[in-house]
Amino acid sequence: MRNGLAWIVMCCSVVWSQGGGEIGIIEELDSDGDGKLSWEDVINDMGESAGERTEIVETFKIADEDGDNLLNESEANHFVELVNDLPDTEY
Ligand SMILES: [Ca+2]
Ligand SMILES: [Ca+2]
Repeated sequence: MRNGLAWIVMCCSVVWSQGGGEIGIIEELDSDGDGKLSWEDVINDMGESAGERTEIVETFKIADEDGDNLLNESEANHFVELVNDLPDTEY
C-alpha cells in the first residue's frame, strides 16, 4: 500500500516536471513536431466539422497574434480559452 502510493507520487512528479507544470496542448496535438499548432493540427483534433465553423476559424486568427498561421504555446493557450468561451464548444 505504502509502496503503491510512493510510486504514484513519483510518477506524477515526473509528468509534472516534464510539462513544466502542465501538459501542453502543443505536445498533445502537434503532428509534425515543429512545436507549433497549424490549423490542420487543430482540425485533426477537433474534427472536420469544426473547420467549417466560421467562429472557430475566426478564433484561430484572433489567437494567432503574430499572423504566421501557427499557434505557439501562448497563442494556443489563448485559442483554447477563446474556443471555450464560444457557445456549444468545448476544447
Ligand atoms: Ca505542428
Ligand atoms: Ca502565431
